[in-house]
Parts: sequence; structure tokens; C-alpha cells
Amino acid sequence: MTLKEYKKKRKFKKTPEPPPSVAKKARTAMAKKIFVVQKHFARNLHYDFRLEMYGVLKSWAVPKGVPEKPGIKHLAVMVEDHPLEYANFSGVIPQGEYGAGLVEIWDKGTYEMVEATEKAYKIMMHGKILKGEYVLFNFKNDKNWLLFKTKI
Ligand SMILES: [Mn+2]
Repeated sequence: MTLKEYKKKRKFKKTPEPPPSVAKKARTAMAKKIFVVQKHFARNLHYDFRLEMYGVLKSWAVPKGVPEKPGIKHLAVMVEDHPLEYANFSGVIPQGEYGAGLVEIWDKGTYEMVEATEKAYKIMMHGKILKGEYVLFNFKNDKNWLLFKTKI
């Protein structure tokens, strides 16, 4: 498909319709969000699962890591929002600092929100390792969530 015809028929200084490039960018921005999973060799090894939402990275610490197969539910503890730039971070947090230890990027990619309620997110993951549909389910307080893969 090409947008040549769409373009040819319109004068974008006169119509409020979006020119193709802008429309394409806006769609991409809406549909694709980034996710990252960082392996964090802190006092207790855990994985940090982060989803771009509302301009920040919503973050969960997952002690047992992100399940790669359906049928396994792992605890994910919600932690503070991180800046988007954090998705590119890997390195060593010095001893004595919060979260001291090595952080490495375990997987990274995009995701789509399939369904969102106050208590659950259903997301489609497009990572190198994580692919397919996952659910984050808030089962206790605001902090305690379960993370699992569905059969889709
Ligand atoms: Mn961490």
C-alpha cells in the first residue's frame, strides 16, 4: 500500500487532515511502546520488568524472572516508575548505593496493550526472548502482582 493517491488528492496547507508522514508517526507512537527486562544482580538477584506507560516506565521486580512458558505464575512486585531513558541502562550500581550491583539488559522490545483494567494488564510482547501474550494481575494491595504467559 502506498499513500501516493491520498497525498495527490489533498492540499495539506488547506485541509486539517494529517499528511501521511505525520499520521504514520502518530500511529506508531500510539501502538508501539517499549518494554525492557533487566537482570539485576543486587543483594538478591531479580529481574526488573518495565513497560512504557504514560511517558514513564512502570516497573516491577520479579524475583524468579519472567516465565517463558504458559502455566507458570511469578510474583511481580511493583516498584517506582523509572524514566524512559532507563530502558537503555546497563552497568554497575556502586556498592553502598540503592540497588548496588550489576544491571544487564535481559530482553528489550516493544509491546502492545491488548486490554487494561485497574487490576490487570494484558499485553502482547515483541521481544527477542519474550514473545506472545502476557498478563499482569494485581492480586493484593497495589504492589503485589502475578506475571504469567497465556497460551496465545
Ligand atoms: Mn532492581
